[in-house]
Amino acid sequence: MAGILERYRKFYDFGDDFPIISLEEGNTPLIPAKKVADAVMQKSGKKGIRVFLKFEGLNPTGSFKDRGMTYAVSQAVAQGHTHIICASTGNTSAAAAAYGARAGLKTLIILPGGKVALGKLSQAILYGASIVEIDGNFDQALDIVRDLGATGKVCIVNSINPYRLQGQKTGAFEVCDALGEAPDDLYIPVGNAGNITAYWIGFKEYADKDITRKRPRMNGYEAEGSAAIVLKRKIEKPETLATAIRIGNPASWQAAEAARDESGGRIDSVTDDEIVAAYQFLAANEGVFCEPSSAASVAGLLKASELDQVKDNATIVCVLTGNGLKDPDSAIKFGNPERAQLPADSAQVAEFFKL
Ligand code: AN7
Repeated sequence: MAGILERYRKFYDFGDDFPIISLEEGNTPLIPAKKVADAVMQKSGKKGIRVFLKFEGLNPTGSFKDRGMTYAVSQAVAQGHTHIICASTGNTSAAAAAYGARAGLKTLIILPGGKVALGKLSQAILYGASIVEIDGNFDQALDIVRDLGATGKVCIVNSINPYRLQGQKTGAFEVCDALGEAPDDLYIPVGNAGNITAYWIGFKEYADKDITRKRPRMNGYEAEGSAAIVLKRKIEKPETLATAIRIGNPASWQAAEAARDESGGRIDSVTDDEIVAAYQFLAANEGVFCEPSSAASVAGLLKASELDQVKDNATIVCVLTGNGLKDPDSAIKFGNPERAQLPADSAQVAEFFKL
């Protein structure tokens, strides 16, 4: 299966000589989630709810960022850049480093020190990026990237690069292609607010071209400790265990508000406890291992169910933005503690398993 730029080529205006750098990203599954749907119906008292998980953790570097990075890095090559740069809470840097390596570019990465999940950091290291961890948060790292980008020596591949969102809009295309129509509601985590903006671009484009008849309500969820859009102010010291969305000054803030308002959706926040509960629920009941930040979408849906914000017979899609393997520390911390180290002895093992 070709990558997103080839599969959706007619939605782009690049020519035949455009140097596509691809890892065959996209084409991720839309997994029915009956247990989540049951929980929604039980909490809300509504009927006929269908829930699907758009599992973006199955992209080549394990997150949705690959959809945007294939386009941003291809453009960097087309424009003759030798260096790409990004700030990242982890996933953007893993994707940039992978596509940068494939393109033969030098990838420069600025990270919030000590706040990037182990899997993401290990990816960037093995892909061969040059990495600086700052004594500061993502927002400060992005400020530095903007400064260095202004020198003209490097191409910024954060989502302030418009090609990123133009690539990520294909997530919405795939959801509509799989369902045969747009869903009624999309639930999505919000960090820098690029992805909610990109999905809205995609849903609008499909409706404008009459491929779909309706547009979904866009429901974005920030982590409570970094909920700038909800609180209508920058958060100087964002805090959440969902480190991917630990962002206090979202770059696509206004575009995300526009997506919310034009679609009749909402942007709300979920607590770390709600995020962890959804993270555990997805793994233990649906067999789907996403990273904690990704579970913010399902945590949001469960919160909305309690607040009577879901409708009868709704088709709901929750975007699971990243793979659980990105963050093994969280899995071990919040997983089932029923484990033992025992001698190689059948009787003792049977006793532990209560067989
Ligand atoms: C798993 O990697 O910002 O609202 O630097 O990794 O588009 O920012 C990651 C964000 C959700 C939020 N889920 O998306 C980065 C970075 C996961 C993420 C988001 C991120 P945006």
